Amino acid sequence: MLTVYSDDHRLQNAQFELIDGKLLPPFENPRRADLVFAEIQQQQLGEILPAQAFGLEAVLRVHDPGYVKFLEQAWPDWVAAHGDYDALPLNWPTRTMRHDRIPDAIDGKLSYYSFDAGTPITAGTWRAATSAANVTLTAQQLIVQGARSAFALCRPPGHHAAKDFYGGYCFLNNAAIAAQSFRDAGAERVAILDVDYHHGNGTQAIFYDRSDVLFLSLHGHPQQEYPYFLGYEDELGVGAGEGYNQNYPLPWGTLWEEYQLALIDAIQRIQTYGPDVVVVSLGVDTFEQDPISKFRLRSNHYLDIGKHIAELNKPTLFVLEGGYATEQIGVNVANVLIGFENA
Ligand code: SP5
Ligand code: ZN
Repeated sequence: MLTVYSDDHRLQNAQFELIDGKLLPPFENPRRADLVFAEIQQQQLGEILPAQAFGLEAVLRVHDPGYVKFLEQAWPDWVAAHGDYDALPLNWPTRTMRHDRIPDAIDGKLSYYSFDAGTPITAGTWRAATSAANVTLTAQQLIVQGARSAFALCRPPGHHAAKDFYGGYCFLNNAAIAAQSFRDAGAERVAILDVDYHHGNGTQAIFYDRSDVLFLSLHGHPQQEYPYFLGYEDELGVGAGEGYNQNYPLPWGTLWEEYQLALIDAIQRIQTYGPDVVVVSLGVDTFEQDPISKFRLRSNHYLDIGKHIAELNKPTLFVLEGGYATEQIGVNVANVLIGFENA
């Protein structure tokens, strides 16, 4: 398996994260990718290639230009207003409030373009987020050029980011950008399988009205779990996209046995769809020791996830998403890739 990696992920290195009413050291931190990198090397999974610079063309195929401009400018605007510490929004336009005016003030812009207060914007956020997109696009190109699989070892993650908002540690939707780039390179159908513990609300929203990209997600049930407001099983797509969105919400405490049943169903759906290429949003926060999640998968089960995905026998791009049991993140991610390769 070819891996693509850039050190620039380290530029997203926040001071604190707001979670459970506390400011804690960020769960989504540089050590995550560093440890995945170390394990990929240790296991000799294959070559690790640097990222190429792609510019913003592919990003703008998925994200709103105003949003992208905001992301690029948010840090200097925040520093000018408040000084040199991490930026967080404080309020949002909920029911009865207006969504059709974008405030001039940076605090209002942060609110307009976000959906949570757990995703700090820092001095390096823009460069880190664009480097993650570049890592993913470099890996995507390897597959366009004929590789059977590739792994985008990137952070910050992407699947919570939609066309014009950030949140859930995500700014640019790496998997969605890759899927769109596959379409633009001539793939007729792309399937995105999201196995991160959290619902991929951003990816779902981006492709919800389209039949050319099938989205499937296994995740904590939105009645119990973040992001709470998307990810139910009755979300099947809309318009031309009807029938091309599939959610598998699962309860807290889900064990491998139940998880595997949902995964097999998702794999069958992908098979029926017959995509030219598969993109996997690869989160390992389904792990039993994950500090913010409540599924109970063990390290060996990640081998089986890889094996099931390999049954599709399609060109497959793995894109790193979540996973916060830092000491085991390397083994768990590597196991998916090893399970895929050895199938
Ligand atoms: C990419 C990704 O995995 N993003 C996850 C974002 C999660 N954000 C906060 C979730 C809050 C969960 N509550 C923690 C309960 C355990 N104390
Ligand atoms: Zn997650």
